[in-house]
Amino acid sequence: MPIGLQDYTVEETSSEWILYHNDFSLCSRKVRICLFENGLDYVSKHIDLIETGKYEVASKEFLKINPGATVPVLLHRGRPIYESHEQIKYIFHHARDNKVSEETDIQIAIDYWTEKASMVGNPVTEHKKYAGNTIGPLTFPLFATMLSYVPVFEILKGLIFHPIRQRVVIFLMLKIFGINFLKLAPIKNLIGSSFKDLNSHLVELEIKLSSSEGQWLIGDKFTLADISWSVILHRLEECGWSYLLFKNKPFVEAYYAKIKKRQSFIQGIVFQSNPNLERGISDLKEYIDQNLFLKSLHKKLGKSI
Ligand SMILES: N[C@@H](CCC(=O)N[C@@H](CS)C(=O)NCC(=O)O)C(=O)O
Repeated sequence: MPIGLQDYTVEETSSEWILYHNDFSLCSRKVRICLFENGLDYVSKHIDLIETGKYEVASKEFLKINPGATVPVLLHRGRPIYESHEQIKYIFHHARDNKVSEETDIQIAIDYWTEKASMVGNPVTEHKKYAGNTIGPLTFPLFATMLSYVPVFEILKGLIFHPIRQRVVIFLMLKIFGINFLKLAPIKNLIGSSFKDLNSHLVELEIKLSSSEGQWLIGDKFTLADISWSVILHRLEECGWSYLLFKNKPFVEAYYAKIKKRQSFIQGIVFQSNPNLERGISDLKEYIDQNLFLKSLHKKLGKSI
């Protein structure tokens, strides 16, 4: 799939910005926060993922917008921009009259931390480079609880229409076996290694924050780096990992507490909840308290870092 702004339109429209997105999708949240931060109005088109009820990403209509069957897709005057890290950069440059950022130390640091938090390529690989790629496996328990509210035939439709069949098979397994699917050695190991790799990224984040001279990651401005990290920290909280991963990281904890008070976070995440997500989070909390396997997994991973 190509990335960034394309030179063709996928929709006849008079709207400057259209965002195809999903309430629960981490990458969509990142782009919503960025649009709010920059005060840009957009036409919102909500597209369901299987976790929120059905495979709308694999529908004939949406495949015309993105043949890759993923959200978010941002349209600028009808032209698609693919990949959320490209979309936020595009919004940022557009809001500053397309001025190219200078190669200052500050810009280099912003790019480094933004890239680190991005989700790039296959989300179950390259965890040492991209903290964003660890998030898929760490969300497996929440996928399982959300999918318990989705009829199995909706997932089966994905086997016919979805271009990334491997993802559909994983969701089907999560639907059929629920939390028990996580007991399979390759899945349990993938969650374990994602947890440890993400912890290393967070240790680096803690060190960076402890030496930051301003109130955000790179100084006093809330940058693309902060936007990219807010959605990761938030996902860890909703999946019940934050009490383990934020422990002994007072700067990360304080940073996330500050992010949660920011208007763009409230508009882009808190006001954009979803019934399946709320039920999934509440069920997962109970599982973490009561399910023997999840309890022991948390205990083991907590000790491993
Ligand atoms: N690297 C892409 C990742 C896009 C992506 O995987 N999006 C997920 C939601 S966060 C999705 O649309 N999944 C649809 C599916 O798996 O069926 C980006 O940053 O935009």
